[in-house]
Amino acid sequence: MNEKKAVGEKATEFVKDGMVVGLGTGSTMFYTLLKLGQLVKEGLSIQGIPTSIQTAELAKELNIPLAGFKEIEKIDLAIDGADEVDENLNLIKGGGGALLREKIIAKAANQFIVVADPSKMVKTLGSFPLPVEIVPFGAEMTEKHLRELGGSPALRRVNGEPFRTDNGHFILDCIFPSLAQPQELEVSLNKIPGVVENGLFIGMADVLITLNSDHQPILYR
Ligand code: DER
Repeated sequence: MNEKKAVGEKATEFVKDGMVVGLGTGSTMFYTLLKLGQLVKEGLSIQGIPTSIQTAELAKELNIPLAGFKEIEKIDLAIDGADEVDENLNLIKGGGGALLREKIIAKAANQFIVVADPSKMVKTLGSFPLPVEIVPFGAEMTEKHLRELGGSPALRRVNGEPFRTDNGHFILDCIFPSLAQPQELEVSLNKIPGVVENGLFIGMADVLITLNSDHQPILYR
């Protein structure tokens, strides 16, 4: 049973002809995009707004039409994955490094649908290190402020070099002792000069698609 495929494909049932769809990033969204590509081939007419260069490239390969913000009036639906989901549908996102564009699109969408296999479900957020996107300038000072907030930041690296987001920023993966009050932390984080955005998506998800104990897709709202 491919759990990511099951939840990723289920989300396409929300996609209707003529919609503008925010296209998320990650390995679950990979299956959503494959399915959307097949539906487009069968005649579905949509415009996609990609949340990353990686998603844009895959969408182009699948002939999913893409649009820019200047060409659309609204985003009907955003579909995206998550790294952690709590019982209130609050999320930690950013494992794939696309959190800034993902959050902009999720916030702009009329409906935000999250696709996450059962391994992402948690009682309280925080087992997954919280990605915090920062500008490279003064990164050492930003790290210091994050420590003062109780975090233990680690600069994300790829092959020994600092990871760069599509917007050229760094990501600090931060372990916090407790994320019992994520909404307060989200506000505190974004007050730090140098922080661009963080991976706490609080009160943003409208629908969660995951699997029940029989491995059948189940929706939570
Ligand atoms: O970066 C993100 O938030 C992505 O959506 C990603 O982390 C989701 O995880 P997945 O690759 O397991 O679907």
